[in-house]
Amino acid sequence: MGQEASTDKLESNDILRMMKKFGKLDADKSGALSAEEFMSINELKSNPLVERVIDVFDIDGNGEVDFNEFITGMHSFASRGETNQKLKFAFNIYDIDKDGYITNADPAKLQVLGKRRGRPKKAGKALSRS
Ligand SMILES: [Ca+2]
Ligand SMILES: [Ca+2]
Repeated sequence: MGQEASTDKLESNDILRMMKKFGKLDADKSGALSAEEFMSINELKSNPLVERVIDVFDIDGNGEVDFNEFITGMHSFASRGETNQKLKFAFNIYDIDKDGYITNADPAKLQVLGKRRGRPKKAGKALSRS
């Protein structure tokens, strides 16, 4: 009986499920999800913070979410039991300027983001090293 102890790593059928989901979302089969494709996720459709979610998923900041980023993001989004990770994810959503703090300015920016659909194209994220 080789039942593997569940770790916090993704299991292969999780990955398979994600691949299916990713394939469905990637309407133009480009191998990455554009903001538009990303917004077709049911759970996110009605979420005013969807653009922030994309931002957090989009680790390399190229404006699209590739499969690796998708897996990583979904994992923290849906991770079971890992409250810390969930909190961190939620925190990242609100920490718009990524300084590690949720400042007074951030909620104001959020409102602007919420109202505006389709943000202007990012001209390459500023490289901030910490
Ligand atoms: Ca695509
Ligand atoms: Ca990306």
